[in-house]
Amino acid sequence: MIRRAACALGAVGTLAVACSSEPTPTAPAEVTFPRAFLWGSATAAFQVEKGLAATDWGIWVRTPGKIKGGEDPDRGGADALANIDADVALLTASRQNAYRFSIDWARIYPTRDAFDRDQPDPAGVAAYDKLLAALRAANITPMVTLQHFTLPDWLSDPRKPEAPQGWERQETVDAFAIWCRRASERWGGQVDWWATINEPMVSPLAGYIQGSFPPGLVLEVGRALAVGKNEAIGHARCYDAIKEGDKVDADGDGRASWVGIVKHQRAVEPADPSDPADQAAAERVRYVNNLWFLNVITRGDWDDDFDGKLDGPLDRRADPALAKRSDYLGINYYSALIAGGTGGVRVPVIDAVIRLDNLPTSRAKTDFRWDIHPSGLATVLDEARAYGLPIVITENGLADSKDANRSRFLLEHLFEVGRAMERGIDVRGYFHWSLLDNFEWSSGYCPRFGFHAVDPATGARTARPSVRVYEGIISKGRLSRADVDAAPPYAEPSFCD
Ligand code: IFM
Repeated sequence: MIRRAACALGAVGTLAVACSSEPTPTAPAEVTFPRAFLWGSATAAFQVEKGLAATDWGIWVRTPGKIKGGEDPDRGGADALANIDADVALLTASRQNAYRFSIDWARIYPTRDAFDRDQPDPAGVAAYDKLLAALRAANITPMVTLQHFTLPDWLSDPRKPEAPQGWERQETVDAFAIWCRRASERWGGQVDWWATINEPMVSPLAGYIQGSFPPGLVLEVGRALAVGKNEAIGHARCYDAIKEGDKVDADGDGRASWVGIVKHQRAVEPADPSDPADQAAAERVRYVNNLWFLNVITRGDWDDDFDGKLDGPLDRRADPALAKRSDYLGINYYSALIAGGTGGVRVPVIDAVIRLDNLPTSRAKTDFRWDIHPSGLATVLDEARAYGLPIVITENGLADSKDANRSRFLLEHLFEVGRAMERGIDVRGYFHWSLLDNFEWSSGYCPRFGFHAVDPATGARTARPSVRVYEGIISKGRLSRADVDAAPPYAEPSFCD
């Protein structure tokens, strides 16, 4: 307990290499996982495939100055659709029984005309058919994301940022429901686990407040919140469409589909825990980042002005068109964030200064400058428990080019998952981000998140030692505190900027 407190908040700029595990007095000696647990890794189309120029991100990566080093997935990278058998073999070799990936909407419908006529691209369909067949042949359960950040360029064009783009447009909401219906009709025979939208609330934050994602706007909070709202409505419409489209129980578990959202949750901390203004700022950020969206799609509670109260003229409770639209909650957990009232750019409406990286704590850092904070996973799982739904950890991982810290990170986070299950939280699976080194959006290829190193020039894969640690946990189906403690302490990261 004392060690955990010491790790929480250090002086600005400190980087404690030794601040590793965060023991609590009640930690059990061992945690176990059920036989049916989904053990997998995750990727996303744009990050590991080529040939997605007809997307907003395809335009963005060709816009000078937007991507670190001017990198572009069409030059180098994993080229996953050309390496399906090899990548399925990597999953099998590490005993993983599940794989989360995205089917890219623009690969299937590269033009508005093709979408309107429902003329899917034959090569695109064949590629994903091949991947799904290979997974099924290897007894690997697919989880398919239907929108992982990229949108077709006929819905989102970052060259015209002054006009509404992507999820700002009603047209996107309507077309997304059609895409969900068609995808679930086409692939429902192979897929039971569907994720509608990856990390709603992240793309508006990055695209309209920070400016690092298309359309590259800064502090356009009104437009960002409009995106979040349409993502919530789009999710609900997609849920209904999949329930219509997928009638096949591919896994034989008695239901044709598990449809859920994939949310990026952070353990939110006040800059100064003793300052009431910082505490209030942290609560506002936690509400907007972690809770607002889940309240809409589970309870149907629509807080139009994001003020945390349901008393505004446009607010409503238990909207039947939005409530009960998630069969499971997908939780992406990586780190903490710090919110305060002062000390940086204050985001209007949310009325807080938000820090996501380079946090002024003594915790170990990743190559991406995110804090390593395993007990924060317990915090977000306890928070998500309130929604009463099964949970899948749909992403968790770190940038670690030397693979010096991935094993300890994995062990500590999986131990927290096991402990959460012992507390009665219904966690059905864990997907590590990522199977492969991939294109990390505006940061290009520098952050290395993969269990397998990928040579950016040749695409050659090399297993990192940490994947053998994962394999060992999967094989045993249990994890002891002693295993966690035996891992080497966190080493100095290799920052890539
Ligand atoms: O690479 C991303 C992924 O696309 C979404 N979740 C976070 C990952 C790491 O930043």
